[in-house]
Amino acid sequence: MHKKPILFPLIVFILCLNFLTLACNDTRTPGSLNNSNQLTIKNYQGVGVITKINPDRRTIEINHDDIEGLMPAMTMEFHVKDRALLETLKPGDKINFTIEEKAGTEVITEIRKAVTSDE
Ligand SMILES: [Cu+2]
Repeated sequence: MHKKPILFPLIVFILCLNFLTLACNDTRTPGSLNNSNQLTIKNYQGVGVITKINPDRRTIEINHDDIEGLMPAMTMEFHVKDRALLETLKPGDKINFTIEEKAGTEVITEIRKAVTSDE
């Protein structure tokens, strides 16, 4: 039985590695971003209908569909990068939009009116 003293620490080591990996994933919340994550910019494509526009606050409220990898469908207010993006829009418009996510904050960088057949 020469193998036992070697095998046991090895199993413990592997279990510890698994635990560390799991613990690492659990702490990946927006509040604990490290420097490398802060520099990461991610773009997401969304589809929705405008419910409210606030040019003064530079925000737009959208009833949006599921945004893959970011959030489920909901009605919410988004900040837009440039007030000019809101100029030709009105509540009820169906839009496609691009969200830029950086350091845990989201901002809309692009809005395109979706082509609807009943216009
Ligand atoms: Cu949302």
